[in-house]
Amino acid sequence: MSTTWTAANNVALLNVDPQDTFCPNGALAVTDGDQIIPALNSLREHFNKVYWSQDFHPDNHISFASTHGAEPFSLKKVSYGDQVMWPEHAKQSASDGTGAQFHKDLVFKASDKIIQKGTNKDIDSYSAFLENDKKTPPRFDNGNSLADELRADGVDTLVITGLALDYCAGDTALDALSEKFNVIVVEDATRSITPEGRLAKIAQIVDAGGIVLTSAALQKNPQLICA
Ligand code: VGL
Ligand code: ZN
Repeated sequence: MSTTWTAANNVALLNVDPQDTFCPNGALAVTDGDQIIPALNSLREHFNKVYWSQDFHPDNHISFASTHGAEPFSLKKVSYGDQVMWPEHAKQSASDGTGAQFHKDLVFKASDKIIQKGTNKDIDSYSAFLENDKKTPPRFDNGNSLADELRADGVDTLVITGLALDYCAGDTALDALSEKFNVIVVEDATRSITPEGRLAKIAQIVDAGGIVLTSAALQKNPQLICA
C-alpha cells in the first residue's frame, strides 16, 4: 500500500465555494464550514488538476432577500421557479463576511482554474455547471463552460468537496453526473446548511450514479482514481 499517490490525469479535484461568506462569521454561515479547509489542502497534494467554483454575486442579486424586501430564508417565485431568499452573501463588492473571497488558509496554485457563478443579476446559480434556470452555464473568460473546460483538459472524473453539500456542492455533483462525468464526493470535506438537506442530496447523488465516501476511505483506496 502506498502512502503517497497522485490522481490520474483524467481526474480533477473540484472545490465548490469554500468562501468566508459560508464559514462561521460569514453572512450565510454553514455550521463548521471552515473545518473542511485542512481536508481541502491535504487532498490537493494528490492532484495535478484542481478547479474551484466561486459564488460571485453582483449587488441587488435576485437571490438576496434585501433585493425584494423579503424575509431571509423565505421562498419567492421567480421566472425559473422557487428561489430561496438568502441573506446578502458572496458579494463582488464586499470583502467582509458578505464578500466573495475564498477562505484565507486555502492553498492555490497558478495552474488552478476558478469558475465564477451567480454573476447574472437575474438568475441564481447553485451549480458550477448550470445556473438555476438549468439552461445557462457559467463561463470562464475564454467562453468555455466548466464542462467544456474540463473536457478540453482531458478530465472525465471529478472529486468534489465544498460548501454547501445541500446546495452548491450537491447541485454541482448532480449536474456533473448529467454531463457524464464520474463523480466522487468526499463527504467529510463538505458541510451543509441543514442535516435533512444533506441526507436528501446524498441520496440523489448516489441514485444518479455518484460515489460518496470519506477522505479516509479515499486515502485507503487511491486506486479508485489512480492510473
Ligand atoms: C450557496 C446558497 C446561496 C452555496 C450559494 O454555495 O451552497 N448556497 N448561494
Ligand atoms: Zn449565492
